[in-house]
Amino acid sequence: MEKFEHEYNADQIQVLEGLEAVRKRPGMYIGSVSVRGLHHLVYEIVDNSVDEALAGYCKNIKVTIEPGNIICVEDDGRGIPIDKHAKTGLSAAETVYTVLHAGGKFGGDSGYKVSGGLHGVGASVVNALSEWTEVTIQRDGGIHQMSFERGKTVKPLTRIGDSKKTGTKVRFYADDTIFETLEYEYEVLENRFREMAFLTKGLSIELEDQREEVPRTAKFCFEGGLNSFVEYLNRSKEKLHPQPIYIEKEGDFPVEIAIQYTTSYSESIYTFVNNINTIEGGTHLEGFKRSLTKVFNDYARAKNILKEKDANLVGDDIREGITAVISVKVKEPQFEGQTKTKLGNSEVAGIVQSMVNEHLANFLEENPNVGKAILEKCISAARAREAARKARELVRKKNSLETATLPGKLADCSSKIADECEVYIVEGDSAGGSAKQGRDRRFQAILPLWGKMLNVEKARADKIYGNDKLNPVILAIGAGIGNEFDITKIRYGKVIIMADADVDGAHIRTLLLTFFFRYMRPLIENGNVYLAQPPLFKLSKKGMEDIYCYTDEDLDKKFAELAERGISRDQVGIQRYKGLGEMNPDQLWETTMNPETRTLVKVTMDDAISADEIFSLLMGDEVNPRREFIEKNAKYVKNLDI
Ligand code: 28F
Repeated sequence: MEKFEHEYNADQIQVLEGLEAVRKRPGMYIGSVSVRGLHHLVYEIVDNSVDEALAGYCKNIKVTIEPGNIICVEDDGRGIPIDKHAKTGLSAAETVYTVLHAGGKFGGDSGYKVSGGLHGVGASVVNALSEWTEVTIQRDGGIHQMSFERGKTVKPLTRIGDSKKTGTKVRFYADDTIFETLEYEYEVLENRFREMAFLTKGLSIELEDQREEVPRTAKFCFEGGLNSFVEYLNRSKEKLHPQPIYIEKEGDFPVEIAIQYTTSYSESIYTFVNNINTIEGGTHLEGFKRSLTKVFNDYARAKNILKEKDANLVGDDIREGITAVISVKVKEPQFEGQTKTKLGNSEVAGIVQSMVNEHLANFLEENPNVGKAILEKCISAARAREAARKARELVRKKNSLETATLPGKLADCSSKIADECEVYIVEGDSAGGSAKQGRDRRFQAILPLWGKMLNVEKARADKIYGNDKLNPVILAIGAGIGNEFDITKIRYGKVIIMADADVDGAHIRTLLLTFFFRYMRPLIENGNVYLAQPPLFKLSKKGMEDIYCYTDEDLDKKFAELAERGISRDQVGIQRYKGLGEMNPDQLWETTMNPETRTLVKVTMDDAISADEIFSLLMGDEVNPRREFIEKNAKYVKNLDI
């Protein structure tokens, strides 16, 4: 391809060096070069369209995954300005695409651009990390186009036609020498765009995946904003009141909040700052919680639901069953925390608090029935909390009478260094026996599970302490549950669920994962939870070492490899394992437990919102969503060879 010959001046050389820095250390700009970083490219471009929407000029965004993993993002905003930039001598549009951070703070007063975290690094980073980028702008009566290769301009902005419309279209093909994969995941993008549409009332975001013969499409546009978001999150839950409580304030410091209580026992509060999910919370969340506690206590006292002698309700009681989304816009956000997703601006707490104080108190005055329903729930949560405390004490007493607070069924390992220790949680008698015999007792502990299954979505903490199936798990891990869970106390670095690859196995896996998600979430966040992968088949032949296959595809692969060696299918014996119990201790060690040869799957919390949704779906009495979840396990479980 013929390229424009550039004569570079000092400014432009700096520009090239800037983008070269991005290519050298992509992780610094987009987090990682995994599929996650790849999706980040799309978000960066779409964020620019969303900013144009927030400025009030763009109503529609369309994202297309073209065949061959080319991304096209199109909006109907004003179009990126095309006039010459005084300093660089380039068009404004080219500057945005080639100068590092030009996009990050453009205009200065252009609204709520993000200055922290990974977001908002801008179009130039996408450009630097793409094999090619093509930008088409409709503006000032014309169609203007420019293109780049790996961040370098190959065609400066050129007028290629006339148009009365306005808008910006960006197509790019990510650089496969930088990214581990170029395969975009439709569901991941779909979830993100749904979320973005909820967060920007009235904005329409369309997604089309043209990689399949029949394109997949989705279109999101919510006039209800966060109200729609909360209704969506609660779609499979029983509500305490029909409409979410809605709080909105525009102006210098925009705040939008929607709240709806359900009969569930868990708390789902999601918070956003400048459309970024603040997973670690921060001052906005603190202000919200403080206000909620105060307003409900004041209301309960005023209505004599709490008597003078009664103690105040605590925050946990008041948040049981709550679903809420909080979205604030902050001019200069400070992001803190491990993943830079915790809002640090101290002034925000007070602003959110006083706003919620005022709105919520008014709402309760005007809707006494809703107030009553919520308070009844809070009071029953308080009673359950008291019952849980007693149950916990009972368990503690009972256990201290028995052997050193460890469950009787636990075959512990000899090492006491948590980092090197693993506990296998195993369902059933024979599998537990094989695991005990097959393990390396220096660092591997076995906990066989017994007793009645409990759906933790439908039980409060008091029931969990008393449950003969889950209590041993709590004791073995040794770090408590709920608010009291203390990750520094865990007794094993790896908590490994080992269950059969059948319906019963799926059941126990689901139960334990739900339990960990609701009551020991840091254990998942910290990457301590794993799924063991027992083989499905064994291939054997006289004079040949046994071959184990872990999936149906694996079986086909192994047969193909054997064929290359001149061994046909009918020459080998094939055993299908129906359960772990069919394996003898040596086989179990070799295939599933030996760190040298096993495969473990690490459970991740990539997307807390979809995890929460999945677990809520599972709560239902229906079997089908449960089964679907198991089949879709891959959604939040990442493959990891260890
Ligand atoms: C598919 C991706 O990037 N859309 C965008 C605009 C609109 C303006 C703008 C963008 C101004 C000075 C940089 C137009 N008119 N979609 C997009 N739409 N950027 S990005 O301004 C950028 C800055 O230098 C815009 C008036 N003001 C702003």
